[in-house]
Amino acid sequence: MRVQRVVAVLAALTAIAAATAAGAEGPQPWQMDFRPAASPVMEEIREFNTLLGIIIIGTGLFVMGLMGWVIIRYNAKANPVPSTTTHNLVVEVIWTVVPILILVVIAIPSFRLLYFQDRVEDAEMTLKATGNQWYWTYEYPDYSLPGSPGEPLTFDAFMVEDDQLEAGQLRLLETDNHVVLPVDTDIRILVTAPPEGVIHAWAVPSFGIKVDAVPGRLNETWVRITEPGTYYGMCSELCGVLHGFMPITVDAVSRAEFDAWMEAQLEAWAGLGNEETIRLASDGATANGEAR
Ligand SMILES: [Cu+2]
Repeated sequence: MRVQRVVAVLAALTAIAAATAAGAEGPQPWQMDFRPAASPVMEEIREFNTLLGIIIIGTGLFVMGLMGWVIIRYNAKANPVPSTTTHNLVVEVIWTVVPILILVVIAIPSFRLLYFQDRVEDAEMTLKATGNQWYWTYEYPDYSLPGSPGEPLTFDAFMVEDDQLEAGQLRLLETDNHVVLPVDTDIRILVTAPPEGVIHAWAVPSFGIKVDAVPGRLNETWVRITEPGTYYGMCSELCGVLHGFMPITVDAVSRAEFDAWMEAQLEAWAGLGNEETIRLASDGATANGEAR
């Protein structure tokens, strides 16, 4: 009986470890740390977080040690005749210069990281995410529908409701249509919201991305996904009643799988015909009270 339970626990742990190793991403029970990094930006964010942790813990220990020393060594009992010193040039220079140096040590990698995550020089492809109330619309501007140049592949991604979830799908994180992106590719990500909309934020923790979707403004960031797998994120700007129900699901696949997926998508869309496509798109928009 007990052996069985131990085996069951071990099997569960192995499954979790295997899922994590395979890049299958998502929150884990009792997770305390960031999710595993799946992009160079997130790796840098983790490193920066470690640096900050060392500085913060070091500063905290130093100040606590100093206070403990003062409390023990200079209390009224241990030190009945207090010193009347009021100024000490050396100490004052140290407590001014050392914090400045600490801030410089933080500022240099911080600014470097800000510019690193800002944009990529030569993006190989572009994904545009539009935050609607309350779902995401995705566009692949590099891939036009057959026969209608300038009409990019576009689809909406709504959250899968609790009663529609299939085995293995994560509650509040699964969308009906997944964003599919190739790994090892520099992808420019454009984020915006419709003019009559509100502010959302497109955030996928494993990519180190959290970009506001602002009405009338086109924000830019980028990702280079290092591991195939499914990655989850959610709107991270309080945007209204369904703010917690507009998740992001990204499938990262090999370049060949991506090309095959894209071909299948374009074929499916081409089969609908242009007028049909536009009608479907505008129907969807009306149903959700949104004009795009
Ligand atoms: Cu939102």
